[in-house]
Amino acid sequence: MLHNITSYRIALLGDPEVGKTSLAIRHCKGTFTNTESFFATAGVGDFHAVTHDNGIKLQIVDQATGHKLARISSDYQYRNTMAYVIAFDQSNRESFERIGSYWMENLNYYLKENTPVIIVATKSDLSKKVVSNEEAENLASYLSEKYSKNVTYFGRTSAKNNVNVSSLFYSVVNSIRELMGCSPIYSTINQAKLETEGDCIVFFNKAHQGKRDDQFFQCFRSTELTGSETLAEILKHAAKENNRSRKVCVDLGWMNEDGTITKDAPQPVKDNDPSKISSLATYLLKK
Ligand SMILES: Nc1nc2c(ncn2[C@@H]2O[C@H](COP(=O)(O)OP(=O)(O)O)[C@@H](O)[C@H]2O)c(=O)[nH]1
Ligand SMILES: [Mg+2]
Repeated sequence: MLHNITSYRIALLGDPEVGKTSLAIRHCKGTFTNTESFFATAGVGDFHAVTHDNGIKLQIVDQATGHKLARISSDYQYRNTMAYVIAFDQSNRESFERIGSYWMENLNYYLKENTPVIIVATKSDLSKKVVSNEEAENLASYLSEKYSKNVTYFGRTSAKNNVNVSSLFYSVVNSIRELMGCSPIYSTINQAKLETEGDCIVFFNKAHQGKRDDQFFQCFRSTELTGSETLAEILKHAAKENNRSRKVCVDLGWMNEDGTITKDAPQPVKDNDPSKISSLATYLLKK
């Protein structure tokens, strides 16, 4: 099994103006330009690239304006594409219908059986919504069956308001990882949204299970955790020594390599900051 894959190439497809370039730029650069569409995407196709904090590299092939799908087979940009994202604008019905009538039909020709194809709605900030989530989900199942391919619907995103953009790309990467038998990775950006101690424990245990299943991490010490620990106990354990719990907390963006809490950790993690707990025993006594 390939456990050390850290570089991913995916391609963005969809009608002109649906917001493909904006999605890629939002994820890779963290910005959004409202004024004009990116006609600069005039060549064969652009690359956008980002390396996440966890070392995962993502290359996004952005389809050029007027790009003919027939070139996917020959364009060097599209070689080794591990997943395709087909975007439609939720305020433009035609861009949705063209997924079935044009994009999928043409892409199918080059697509390997398992390669993930993820349909995504853009511009969720607009109040005009002419395609429901249910309809998009139905389209995905219909196309999966029709072509015997791995087509799913992700949901709505907004590059403008930065809604669900990083989770879209993490979800795409995780679909690829799943095929390879690799455990999922998590966006550190989303950790800030964990609001309760319970959320944090669930998230930690999920990531921990992933690491435990991943042979690559067998070199890390066993953690003595049973899965029923409180957040304070988890953090205390992670801070104590360089073990697998710490590795997970670092990957989640909760902890620095030296075992101290990072400034971007979710509030419940900060509240249980192990550096503020003199010892686990006294902490538990206080509870
Ligand atoms: N309201 C809104 N407009 C967007 C969003 N994403 C892109 N746009 C606008 O849609 C137009 C086309 O965007 P672009 O990224 O160039 O689309 P592409 O042709 O698919 O690459 C531009 O005017 C963008 O400013 C979004 O999330 N919300
Ligand atoms: Mg573009």
